[in-house]
Amino acid sequence: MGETYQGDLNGAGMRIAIAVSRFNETITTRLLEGARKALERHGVRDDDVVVAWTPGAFELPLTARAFAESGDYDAVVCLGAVIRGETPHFDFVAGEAARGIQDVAADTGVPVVFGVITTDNLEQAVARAGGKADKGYDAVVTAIETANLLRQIRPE
Ligand code: INI
Repeated sequence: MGETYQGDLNGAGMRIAIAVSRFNETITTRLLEGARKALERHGVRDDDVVVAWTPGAFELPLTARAFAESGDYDAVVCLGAVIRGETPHFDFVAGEAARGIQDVAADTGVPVVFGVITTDNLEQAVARAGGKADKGYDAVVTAIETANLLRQIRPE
């Protein structure tokens, strides 16, 4: 058997960009708090983190692309909340955000993490943004692990 690659969760020295949407801000602010907690716990310095606020989740991919294409970041984390009860175009916003974020990662080779919660109602969103679960925290852990995994597979 050949190599087995696995990324660790040490974020020391990493530069991380976060794009977070202002739509459903009470939820996305909690996601950002969770993200910051994970960054601190995994050794990423506060000075090595930048945050950009977008109007909505639909604008996350374009913003993530600007960060990824700059070459300045080890990973980009996208945070947002799309709540079905509040929009007839839920599927477009959530679907395009997911596809767009994945496109940025595939096009640039930079890990771009989908920390966008998609729920039927506000209660479910609260539960995933620091209630029962913390998808902001999880998104950062995924970003660090993926960045470290890629460093192993393609050492600079
Ligand atoms: N944006 C969100 O981030 N979450 C939502 O639930 C949402 N709803 O309900 O419509 C939403 N819409 C705005 C969208 O992301 C864009 O900002 C807008 O369509 C302009 O491009």
